[in-house]
Amino acid sequence: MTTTAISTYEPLTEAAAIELAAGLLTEGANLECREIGDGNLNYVFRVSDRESGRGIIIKQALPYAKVVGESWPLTLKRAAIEAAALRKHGEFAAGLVPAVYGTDDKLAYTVMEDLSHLTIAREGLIQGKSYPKLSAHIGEYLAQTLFHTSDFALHPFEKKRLAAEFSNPELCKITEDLVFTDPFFDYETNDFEPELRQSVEAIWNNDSLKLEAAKLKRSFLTEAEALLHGDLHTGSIFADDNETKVIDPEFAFYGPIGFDVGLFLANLIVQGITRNREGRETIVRHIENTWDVFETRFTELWESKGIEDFRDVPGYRQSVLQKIFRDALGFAGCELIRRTIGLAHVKDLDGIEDAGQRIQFKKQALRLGETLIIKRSELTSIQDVTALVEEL
Ligand code: SR1
Ligand code: MG
Repeated sequence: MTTTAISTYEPLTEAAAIELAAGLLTEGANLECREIGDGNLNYVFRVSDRESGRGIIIKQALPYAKVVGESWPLTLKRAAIEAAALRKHGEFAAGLVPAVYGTDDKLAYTVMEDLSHLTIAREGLIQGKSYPKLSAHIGEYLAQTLFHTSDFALHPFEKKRLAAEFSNPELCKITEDLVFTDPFFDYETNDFEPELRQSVEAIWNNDSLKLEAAKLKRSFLTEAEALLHGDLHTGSIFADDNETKVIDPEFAFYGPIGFDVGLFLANLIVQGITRNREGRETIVRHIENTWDVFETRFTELWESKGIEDFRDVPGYRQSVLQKIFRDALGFAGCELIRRTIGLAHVKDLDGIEDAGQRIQFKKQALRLGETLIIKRSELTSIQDVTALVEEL
């Protein structure tokens, strides 16, 4: 569906978004529109009927990173990648991603299901919500999307066709820089409070840590295992007590399976750091359940739908899952470090008003990040990981 007469790219206004939506919502509807985007990169318009409240979302990519400004140009192609990833992942995890109603490559927008009855999981978690189904849903989403787009389920021609379709070099470069490189060096993009300087310099001077970060970066650069979401933090998830929807896969590409798993775990760990003992228990259960559900469902899919000739060779599935687990811990460590001292922070930590408390939590995040990276081969169960969170 292409819904506009506008012929070259321009940022949409609220009035233009209403015009686009008019054909999609009930004819003659009394529409209103608000720009509700609070992410780093895009405009998000919600257009709704004042009477019925029914709405749709029009998400438009901007030709630059909103978080930095026009000095950081960014490809508009990411809108098409995001819509295609939502559709592809929706084939395997229907109900866990928003429905896509239409796209326009020229104006770089996607029209999709309105999820405003849900809240962004990061916001809810910061308020202390527990989202009882979050980890079961995300474990399921991870297993379904990652298994079904991997060589374990696809003919090699189809897998390589998809890997080419989802080539996403510009967005991958952001992750390569902001997650895997800049925080480990004294680079300009980094952003941290002076009280953290000693801890940060210890990272910059820690060659064993940097060696492991280099290996993880190389894995991200070279291992085309499955179609990843590519930015699966808790700000990319809408949820309430019963429903979970994963949004925003504009960073989607073929990469190492552990990356999606690790990013989600890291963002739960940040919550674990900031909560009191009782609240932390909820998060610890979510961390354990995410991995347990992922592992169980991945195993079931492997046994029922796996096409790999070596599928039934004793120990092969276990070794694949062990690699995913180890990678996930390493990637989680990088995410913890970059969310604390890199360019793009998280509100869970930055929103803590008491400066002493905030710095203490940030130091814990850095230490945990380092431990996950360095000890990822020694931590052999998810309980080994949650023990680190419980010890804080
Ligand atoms: C310039 S983009 C900064 C961050 O926002 C996105 O959500 C990704 O996490 C990226 O690293
Ligand atoms: Mg995003």
